[in-house]
Amino acid sequence: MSATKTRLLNAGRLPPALLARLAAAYALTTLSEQPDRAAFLAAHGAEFVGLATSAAVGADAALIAALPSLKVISSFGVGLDRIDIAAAKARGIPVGYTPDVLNDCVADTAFGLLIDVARGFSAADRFVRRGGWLQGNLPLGRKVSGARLGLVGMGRIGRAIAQRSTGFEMQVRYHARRPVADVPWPHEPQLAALAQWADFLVVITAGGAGTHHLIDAEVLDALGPEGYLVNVARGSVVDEAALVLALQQRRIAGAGLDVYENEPQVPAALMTLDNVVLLPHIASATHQTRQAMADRVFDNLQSFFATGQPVSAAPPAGTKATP
Ligand code: 8YV
Repeated sequence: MSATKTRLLNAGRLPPALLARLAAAYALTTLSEQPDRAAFLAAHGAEFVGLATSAAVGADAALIAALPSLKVISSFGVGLDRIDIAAAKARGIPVGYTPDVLNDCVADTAFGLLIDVARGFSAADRFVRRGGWLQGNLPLGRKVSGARLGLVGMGRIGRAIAQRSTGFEMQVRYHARRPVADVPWPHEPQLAALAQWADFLVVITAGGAGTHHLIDAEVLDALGPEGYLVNVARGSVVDEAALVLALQQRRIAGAGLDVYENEPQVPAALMTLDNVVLLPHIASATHQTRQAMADRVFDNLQSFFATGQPVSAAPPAGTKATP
């Protein structure tokens, strides 16, 4: 380890190529490789100037406090719900993250889930593989083109989803705390009213305390037995127990899920339901997008040490950061 290199702590789960790049540019230490995390931080926490992490791991107030010389955080992901932005801001520490570069892949995944659950493609694949076709046909699906798309959240990814829907000639409305100035789609101030109107309710709002269990039993009942839920945001936004019950009781028609409340745990009850499509949090997981995210993590650090500002800095605490 070179004494001249800036000390960087990695607390996240980062792609190997990014780790190699970081290790070449910085004196890199990975926290999970330390046998005793607390003892390591007590002994060496003051040595680190930079912190690399990932959206799923984040950086809580305790970790930030354990790094008294910390000047910058760079996170792999757009979600900030696991990073204590207020604690970082109180110390004047900018938080770099990876917005925009994953918009397309997350929007593509939202549409993939929407079409899959509506038309039953995953269920149909299972049907063919188990020889079901030899015995008969599947029940009919739900037409996607021309349907009503309700978006919960209208940030960068929400727009990308809405843009994709134009090719399917869908009607779009969205719910956000406030109307978004420069979008052509109507704002619906009441979430339950949006759910009632929508054939497909797609969740793409930020996670965290402000949106915890925003999609509850009441919203699911407003969506109703003909409506489908798609979640590519955070598991915490949906009351998962209420969702399981609504699916089991057919109070909604189906769900396409990329995220869960307690990842990688997926409720066992969902495994047995054919009207649910289950993905393992892969919305951004393509070679191209993960490369772009890795590049941004690296560039955020390089830019901070060169100019004092990451390329993409998280908005201050209290500001609504929609993904
Ligand atoms: C994850 C995501 O970051 O960007 C986000 O917030 O949820 C994903 O892209 C990815 O799993 C890497 O942690």
